[in-house]
Formats: sequence, structure tokens, C-alpha cells
Amino acid sequence: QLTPFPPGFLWGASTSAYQVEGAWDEDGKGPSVIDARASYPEGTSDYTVASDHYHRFRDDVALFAELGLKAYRFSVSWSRVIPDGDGEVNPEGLQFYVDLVDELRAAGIEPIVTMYHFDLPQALQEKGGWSSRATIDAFERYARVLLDALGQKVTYWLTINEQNMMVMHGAALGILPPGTEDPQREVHQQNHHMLLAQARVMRLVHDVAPQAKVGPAPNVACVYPASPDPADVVAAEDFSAIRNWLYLDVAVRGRYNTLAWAYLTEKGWAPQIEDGDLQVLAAAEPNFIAFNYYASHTVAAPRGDGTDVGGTGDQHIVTGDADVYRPAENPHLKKNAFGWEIDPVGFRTTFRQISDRYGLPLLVTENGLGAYDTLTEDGRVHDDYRIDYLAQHIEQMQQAITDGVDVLGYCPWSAVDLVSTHQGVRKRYGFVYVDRDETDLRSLARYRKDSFTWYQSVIRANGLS
Ligand code: BGP
Repeated sequence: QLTPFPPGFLWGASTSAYQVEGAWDEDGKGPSVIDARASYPEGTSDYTVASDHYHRFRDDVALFAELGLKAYRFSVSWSRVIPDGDGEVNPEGLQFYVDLVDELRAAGIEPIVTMYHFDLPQALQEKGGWSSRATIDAFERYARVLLDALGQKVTYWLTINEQNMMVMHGAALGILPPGTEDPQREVHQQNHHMLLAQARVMRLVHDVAPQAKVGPAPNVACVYPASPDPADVVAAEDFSAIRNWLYLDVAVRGRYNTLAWAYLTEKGWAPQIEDGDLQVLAAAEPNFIAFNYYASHTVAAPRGDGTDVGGTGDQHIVTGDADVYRPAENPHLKKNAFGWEIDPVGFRTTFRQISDRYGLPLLVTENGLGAYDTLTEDGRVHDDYRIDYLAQHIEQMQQAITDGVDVLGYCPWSAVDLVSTHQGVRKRYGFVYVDRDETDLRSLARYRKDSFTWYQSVIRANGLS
């Protein structure tokens, strides 16, 4: 017997600013590290127009209301609000988010706001980005601007999206300053600064908007040992400590876990911790944990023969570390068109692990299936594969709730089609199809997919019927 979803469960959907808004240089917006990218790999697209949500947000919110969304998780573009990251506030940029929140509230949709989702202002990057402690102050100041404008209107705040992915793929996500000598050491120093920035902002939310709630939003993956060989089990624990718990332990418990710290020290990547840092980290007190879950990983102990550093560099495909773990195939799991393991049971396991470890309510801020969708002549997209993926994950989430996990809501990626972080426009996730391809913007018109109609009925029934 499954426990039903609680009343008021936040059935939602997600986007991020640079992937959906477009209008990259309009109304005073400054460039972000994303806009400043020198080039885009073949078959992918720039973010200048994206899904043109900036101009179409009222129509998009009307679609979200029709879908029945109870929540919408989006991010604020820091350089739209403060063009150089640290100077004057751009009132027009800020107004866009006030209008968006008002539009959502009027439609009865709970806004869930990410303060920073990969798009650091380029001006800050040029001054050292997260390598510089000045960026911590800049982030706190930016958060204060957001809280002044929206603190009474928004209950759920997320600090930094997928900080752990930025650390693991720092060069790809554009946070490493060019010419960095020791990139791994540098990203872990940056990581420490982001953790401090996050902790200060969590404290700030409690101080200036005490009715609001705030939490971190890492990507968490279930990690399996490739076999019952005890050496593989150790490799899986180490990988999970480095990939998942390193971030959450600092965000929630205010300290680095011993396995991750031993790893960083051994590698020579341990960040420099200044006096007072640990107190800042310990004072944060998040109200909930948000996490993004797409896939699981399977790892084995290293062979030690020089062949261990595998992986493709893809955001979700594990890259090995010859000293600690190597990627392995999981014969029990299928993969999506982009090679990511599909693992709904791993979703349940992830809920249980995070809940057991921290005892806080959980909010899913991303989960979904990237696929090549086809718009049919009757203006539909028959994405039964996406319905299957989401249904299986919702079922396992309900299992987790039955296991006793406190789940606040579920915001799959993505509300509408948008530009993938690194695989272009044709990798689609949305409930709503946006008519464009990599370079041809076509009409940018919106079409409801079959998953739209299906999710509408899930929300109406408060669960799978
Ligand atoms: C997460 C990011 C999102 C989004 C999603 C899908 O890591 O937070 O921004 O892009 O993954 O990834 P992708 O676009 O690479 O398929």
C-alpha cells in the first residue's frame, strides 16, 4: 500500500534563465560567462534567443496554469539584475522577475527561485570569478537585492544550482579563469568560496525574510559498486563522498566529510580555509534540500594499469580517477539517447540516502528525459518515452514517501523546451515544444506535447492514477 502524495504537494516544472529567456543583451542586461563563450560545439546553439521566454513569459505562464502547475522553478540571471555583478542594480532587469513572480502568483503558481544557475556575470569572471573572495561579497549583495524586491513574495529560494557539476566540469561550465595553472586545485578553492557564499546567503534569508525557506540545489546521483567485491564497494563510497556528500555535508552540516577531505588532501587540492570560515559554514541552517536527479553511476576499484581515467566529459557520465575509481557499465540499466542511465529505483534510493543523512525535507528541482522529439503535422509531439520515464520516477518517489521520506515537491526539467547546457536545442525535455532548431528560429511557437496532457492529469489526481 503506497502512501498518497500529501495535500499541497508542489507539482512543478523547472527552467533556468540563460537556457530559456533569450534577450541576452536587452534592457540593460550585462553579459554572463555563458554569453561570453568563444564558440559553441557543432550541432549546438548559442543562448541569445533561447526560447524567447523573456518576451513570452505571460503566454508561458498561461500554459503553466493550463498544465495545472502548483509550482514553477526558475532562475534569476544575476547579470540581468546587476549587469557587472557588483555595481548598479538594473531596475528593468529586476522588474522582469517581479512581473514574472506576480504573474505566477496571480495564476496560483508557487515561485521557486534559484539565485544562480551557471551564469556568473562576465565582469566578475574577469576579476577572478569564484577564485576571488570578492565574489562571495558580490553574491551576498545580489541576494540582498533579490530579497528586498521579492522576499515577501517568494517562499522557496535555492542558492546555487549544481555547484558540484560546476566543480566537476569547471572548464566546460565556464567558471575557471583562463590560464589557470592547476585547474583541480583551483576549482576546489572556488568550491570553498561558493560554499561560503551559499552559507552567508542562507543566513541572510533567515535574517531578512524569516518567513521564507532556503536550500542548496546540487545534482545528486545514486552510486553503485560494479560488483560485491569489497574493493568496488570502497570505490563507490569514495566516489559518492566526492561527488555528492562533499557539497551537501558542508551545506547542511557545515563541515567537510572525512572521506572527501582525505581525498582532497591526498591530491593536493584541499582548499585554503581562513579563520572564521568554519563558523560561517556552520551558521547556514538550510530549511530543506533541493536536488536534481537524472541518472545513477556505477564504479569499480581502479585497475592501476593506466587505463582508468575514462569517461567522455559528458556532464552526467562519470569520469574516472585512476587513484580512486573507474567508470563501469551497469548491466541492469538502459540508457537514453544521450547515454545517460535510466534508473528510477536509484531515485528512490537517493531520496532515502539524503533523507537519512540529513533529516530535512526534500524538493526535487530537476528530473527528466532529454530526447529528440518530432513535431507531427497535427501540432503534437507523441513523447510516450518521456511519459514512461516520468511515470517511473514518480512511482519511485511515491515509494520513497511511503518509506517515510518528507518530499515537498517535484519539478521536472523542463517546463518548456530550452537550450541544453551542452547538447543544443534538439535535445528536448519540455512538456511544451518550442518550434526552433539550432540555428533556425522558425516561429518559436509553443505546442503541447502528449506529456503535457499526461502531466495535467497527474497533477489533477495528485499522483499517478
Ligand atoms: C542540469 C542542469 C540544467 C540542465 C540539465 C539537463 O545539470 O542544471 O541546466 O541543462 O542538467 O542537462 P543537459 O542540458 O546537459 O541535457
